[in-house]
Amino acid sequence: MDEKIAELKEWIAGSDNIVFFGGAGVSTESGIPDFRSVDGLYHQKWKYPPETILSHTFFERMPEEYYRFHRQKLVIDGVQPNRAHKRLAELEAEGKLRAVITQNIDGLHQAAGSKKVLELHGSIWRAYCSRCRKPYPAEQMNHGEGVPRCSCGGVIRPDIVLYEEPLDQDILSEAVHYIRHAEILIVGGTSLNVYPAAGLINYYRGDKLVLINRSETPYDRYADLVIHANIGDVFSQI
Ligand code: CNA
Repeated sequence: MDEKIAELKEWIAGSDNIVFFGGAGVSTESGIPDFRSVDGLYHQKWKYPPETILSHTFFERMPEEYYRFHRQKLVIDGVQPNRAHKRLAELEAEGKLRAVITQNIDGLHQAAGSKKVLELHGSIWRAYCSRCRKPYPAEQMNHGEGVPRCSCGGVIRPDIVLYEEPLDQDILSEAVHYIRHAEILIVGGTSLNVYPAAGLINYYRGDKLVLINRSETPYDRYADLVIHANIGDVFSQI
């Protein structure tokens, strides 16, 4: 393990074109559960499975139940960026990291100081009316009660990509651009099970694909360096 981290450190020292692509595992150390770990949301009891609640159809049909889940499970008060978020922000400030591409919706990369953050699945810190698209502050949506409504009568929704909804094409294209031109692509804290996001790795053309994850992923065999460890532990050493 130490040798792998030493190798990664050496690669990072020699590059000014690193791109990071991450998922829910980046934020577990901050106290936000992921989906697929044993203590993740998929293993917690709820009336409906998370992928059902977090779908477009469910949001349209049962916004009350959606909002109960949203406020209890997606919005966690007092969370702070952890060692991985902070080191990524530092690497950007040092001119080494070009972009963070994230599947997360928690805003913790920006809270840590990262500037170029591509949020593939949106953010719970933005809201808009599902009917007239008027933007709203996220506060009432995240901390109020019942279903938040717009002055037009439409339901206010989070600016996140629900299951069954397409990803923002501009963000996706930009992510492809960064990955295609990256010298080092570090992928971390993602099970690489959610498409199309997971497929972005296929655009990488270089020979320094690094995977950092607690458990195995379907892409381990394509990586040039695989580190099965806590991402916070790894980033505090590089
Ligand atoms: P996932 O499928 O739950 O996978 C997370 C992966 O991270 C698993 O393979 C874990 O083994 C691994 N992992 C967990 N903690 C750590 C750690 N400390 N160090 C290293 N590895 C760790 O989540 P993905 O991101 O792959 O799936 C994509 C979904 C999850 C996206 O749509 C997200 O919006 C959604 N999600 C986001 C958040 C968030 O914003 N923080 C939380 C929960 C789910």
